[in-house]
Amino acid sequence: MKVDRGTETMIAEQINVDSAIATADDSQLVQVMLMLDGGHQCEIALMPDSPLLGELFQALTTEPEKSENKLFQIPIEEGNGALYFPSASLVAIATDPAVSLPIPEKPKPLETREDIEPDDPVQQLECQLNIYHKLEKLSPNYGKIERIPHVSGQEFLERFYIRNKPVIFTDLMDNWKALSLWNPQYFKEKYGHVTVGAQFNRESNEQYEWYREKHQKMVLFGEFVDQVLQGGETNDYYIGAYNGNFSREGFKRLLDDIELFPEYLTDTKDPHKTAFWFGPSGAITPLHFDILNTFLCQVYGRKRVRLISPNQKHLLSVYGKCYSNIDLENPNLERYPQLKDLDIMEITIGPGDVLFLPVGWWHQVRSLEVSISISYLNLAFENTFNF
Ligand SMILES: O=C(O)CCC(=O)C(=O)O
Repeated sequence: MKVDRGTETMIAEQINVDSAIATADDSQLVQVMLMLDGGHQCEIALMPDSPLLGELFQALTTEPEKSENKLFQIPIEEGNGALYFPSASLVAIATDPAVSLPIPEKPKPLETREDIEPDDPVQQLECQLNIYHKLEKLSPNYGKIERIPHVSGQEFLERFYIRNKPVIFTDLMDNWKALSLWNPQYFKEKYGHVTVGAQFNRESNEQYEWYREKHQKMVLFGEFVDQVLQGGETNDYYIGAYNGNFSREGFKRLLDDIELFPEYLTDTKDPHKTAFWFGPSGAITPLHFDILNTFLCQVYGRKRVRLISPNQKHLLSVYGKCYSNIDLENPNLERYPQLKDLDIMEITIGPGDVLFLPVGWWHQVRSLEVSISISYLNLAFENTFNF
């Protein structure tokens, strides 16, 4: 017999078999040959109903990643020595005579609500979201975002708003002067002297949107336009979320070039509820959701919008309530394996398109070209929600 001198150190539980070694009469004993990693073997005699035999078979049948690492101690040399081996190194057992193996218990069939509902309320909510998501996917139109001409306020409310369903309106901006006026050159000529808030150095920080105040600086609009026109594709600078520019004197006049949607919005232009977005091709607004319903109105250039239904929120590694660590352009499946189940909708909006972004819908937005957009937050229907 050889003794393995392996150096197993992760000992969770030691099984001392001294007392389990049979002392009964030889005719009842089972000869048990243990075969170990590396070709080592050890023979012991045990009673057929000995708990140790059960333990040994259990060590043999448990998948390595599920097994607790146990250390067996087998007396040898008539009790003067011992063979120690970790459960994971047991590769086979031979017995003489054969013994009947314990039959594993079958899992109970699911019968009662208690069986299927986990106790943890968070898990219960996740199960509920999974159900809603499975149901929404049954629709033949799942994943398609309609592009339609405008409808009455009541119809919008019933078909989209209360159903929390995104839609693109194709004609709502037809009367906007901005559609024909606004472009980088126009901004530079007419508003180049105005001071605006813009984000810079975003590439240095993965959570640039969460830490946006650190990235926000005041610059002359004309200088920013030059940077956008000369800098090519980049996500390093952007007049992005919460820039506050419509509240700044000099910039406010741009509000005259855009119009409200009387059926869907409150009837005065509110600089605090109107946002201005301008930046280079490659500017990215990372994955987040808004705590109220909004319209994203595309004035110049195209944007790609990736959307995820709120029913998949639990897959998104959320931080700061409404931000996600996931980059949908480059999903890290190793770090977030749950993303393999994620359903993403992808649309492109161009000049004149108005995307209704329902509250709670996750979105990540990339400018495909130099881009100018407006978003409206002043919807005429109930638009305050608790998060
Ligand atoms: O256009 C963008 O870059 C982002 C728009 C957005 O995220 C929003 O309106 O909530």
